[in-house]
Amino acid sequence: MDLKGKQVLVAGLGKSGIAAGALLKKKGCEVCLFDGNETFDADALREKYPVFSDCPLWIGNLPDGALLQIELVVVSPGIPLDSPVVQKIYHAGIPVWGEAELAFCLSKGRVAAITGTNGKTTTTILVGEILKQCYPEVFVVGNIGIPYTSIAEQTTEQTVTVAEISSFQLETMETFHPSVSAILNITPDHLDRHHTMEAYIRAKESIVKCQTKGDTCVLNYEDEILRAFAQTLDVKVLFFSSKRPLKEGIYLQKDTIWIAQKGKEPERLTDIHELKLLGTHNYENVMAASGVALCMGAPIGTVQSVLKEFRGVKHRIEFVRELHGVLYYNDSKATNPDAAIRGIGAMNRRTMLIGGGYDKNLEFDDWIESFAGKVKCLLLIGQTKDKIAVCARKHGFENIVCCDTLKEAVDICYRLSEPGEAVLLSPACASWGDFKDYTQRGDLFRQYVMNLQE
Ligand code: UMA
Repeated sequence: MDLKGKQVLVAGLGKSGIAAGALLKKKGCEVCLFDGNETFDADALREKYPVFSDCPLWIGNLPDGALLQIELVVVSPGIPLDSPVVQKIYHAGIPVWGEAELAFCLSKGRVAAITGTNGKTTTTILVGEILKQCYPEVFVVGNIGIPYTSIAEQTTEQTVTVAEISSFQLETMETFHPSVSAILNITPDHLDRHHTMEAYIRAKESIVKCQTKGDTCVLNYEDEILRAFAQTLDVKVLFFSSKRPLKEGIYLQKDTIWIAQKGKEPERLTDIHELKLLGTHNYENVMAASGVALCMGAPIGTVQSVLKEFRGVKHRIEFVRELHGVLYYNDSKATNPDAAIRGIGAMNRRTMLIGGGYDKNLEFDDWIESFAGKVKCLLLIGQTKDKIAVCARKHGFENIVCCDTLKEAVDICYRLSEPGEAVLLSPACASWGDFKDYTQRGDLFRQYVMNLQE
């Protein structure tokens, strides 16, 4: 696609906006920049990225005349499409592309794309690890933290791209066409952004929008929404299940993961005791990743050997340290109740649980119910602390401490925990507001824990 000479506005100057802007400059576009955060430091941006030194830059509001010459707007995933600025752009009749859509349009080679409420990052990284053993050049990008646009220029017909794609990114996809897609699960999340569960489901399901008959979509058989969705599809479907044997697909039976192909005896993929990952949700990620990798052409032997070595992902039930007989775990990636249920579910001892954060309009009842006598004390931080405290009391859970900071919560855990117990940061909420993102929250937790006195 030739964008040379086009006037393009990049909205949102986080990681994706910067990468998109740089790519557009390389493609010969006239780039203008915008960020809605009034405190955004324009001078620091120009100093850090000289490539933008000649670009018009608006901060806070988009002035009325700003859009007059603009032919295309590339929005960052974090900007809601119903925000006044995006509405103004739509109103002006200017096409709006997401950063990931721009990347896809300017990239080459085959793509595998993974979405779902939980497990995306682990699955994406695992697919990447497997495919790196099979193909000379594999890029692992997207919501995982590496903007898709940052590698677009390096792709060729021979490279393979594995992309973690969020519902935010899917909302602005038009032509995105992965050879293999996967939807791992759909449970309530981001309702502040999508407003209804139906809209959130539609966004997730649109990952298959441009797939055709020869392509495959990997789906969780145990997710009722996805099982029904499969009936509506023209593409090949590969199911995985953690609960029952499938005639065709990948499934967990007792301690073994099997692959069943039409007309063949089921083949053993792995025993779960050979894996370094823990918990049913991780076995689901393993099945989904194996399915995606096999459909992308990986030999089964390669899948098996990578599975044995794979150690999981930072910030996802990550063991931090043992101190005075107490095990500390960082599950900062649990940014919604469903993920946090998996976090507490993986603990096999009494746990001091740190939760709370940014309010995404979610309900916490199921999370509190999942404590099942395991949580000794719930330490709450962030915007949602009162809402969660009310919900916990409603369910008869009284041992709650509201804290002003994550550090205070860690210090209280240190004082109140006893040998044989665990301390788990698994917030059930996004980090925004108090932290830049969940990685910063997890890194700070790790730092506070590592600084605790021996
Ligand atoms: N901004 C505005 N107006 C708004 C909102 C934001 O101008 O209404 C500006 C902010 O001031 C800021 C910039 O936009 O300067 C931030 O852009 P962004 O929120 O899109 O963040 P990026 O740094 O570009 O990171 C994005 C993803 N962020 C979101 O989707 C919120 C990152 O996912 C992703 O890793 C990165 O692109 C690279 O692809 C993070 C995330 O939280 C991890 N994702 C959600 C999740 O996983 O639940 C979907």
